[in-house]
Amino acid sequence: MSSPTVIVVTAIIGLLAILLVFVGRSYLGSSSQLKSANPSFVITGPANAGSTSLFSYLTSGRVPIDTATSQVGNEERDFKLPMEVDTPYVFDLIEFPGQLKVRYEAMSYLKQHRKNIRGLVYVVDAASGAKGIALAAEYLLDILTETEKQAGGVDILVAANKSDVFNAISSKRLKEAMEAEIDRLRKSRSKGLLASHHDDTQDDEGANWIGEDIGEFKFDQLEGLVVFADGSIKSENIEKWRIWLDERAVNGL
Ligand SMILES: Nc1nc2c(ncn2[C@@H]2O[C@H](COP(=O)(O)OP(=O)(O)O)[C@@H](O)[C@H]2O)c(=O)[nH]1
Ligand SMILES: [Mg+2]
Repeated sequence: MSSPTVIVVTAIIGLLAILLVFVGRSYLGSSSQLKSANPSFVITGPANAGSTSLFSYLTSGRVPIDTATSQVGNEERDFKLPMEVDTPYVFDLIEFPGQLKVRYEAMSYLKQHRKNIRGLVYVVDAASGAKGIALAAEYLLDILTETEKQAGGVDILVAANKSDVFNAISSKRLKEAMEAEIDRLRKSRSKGLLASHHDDTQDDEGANWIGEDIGEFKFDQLEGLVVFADGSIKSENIEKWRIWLDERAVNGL
């Protein structure tokens, strides 16, 4: 081979090698980025039910002393489950405040990441009376319209909190009350949809499972598994919730 040919061939080989390194790097880069999105657990619920208290207790092991009502969420990207295991898995634990003003943050997370959610803890104040339970049902219905769009839904623990308070109702009664309220809401919303049926600008997305022909609403009809369990963060009695979290962490793997 003449020396100019050798130079050209060497140059081509050199360029190819550089190209390979770059392609390889960007490929590895994107795949490691995908891996860094941990599966997540979400905590939310109507305002004042105890979402922030539960987040603090799960991440620091302490019951927070009365926190000022906050509209800012919390996030822990190194949340390890099962608890008390030597080689746990790592999850994102994300708390969304339930105040009306900031609810869109929870809803947009559910829209974008529902595939990644291993479980959602919905904290309810079991001592908040009929009015409180009605508000809790309403927000949960909004959540379900997002989570149920996904095959299999999202598994939900309804944490009936504040069992230490004298007028707290049992998780069984809470479930019945919320089913009745969601049934009522769903019927009145589907009536509203029918009334505005001729309106082409109506955004029907998400309303599909609130169909009028399902009959009486029961949580059992959903694709996601919805479990009710009582407890109290104040009394550090959250054993049933811990078991649910541990099981959800290990299942789905
Ligand atoms: N009695 C009682 N109060 C609680 C319990 N958990 C939380 N709280 C109180 O309920 C209020 C609201 O709690 P917080 O965690 O801020 O609720 P969030 O608005 O859902 O984040 C605070 O005053 C807490 O101390 C509980 O298990 N029992
Ligand atoms: Mg809060």
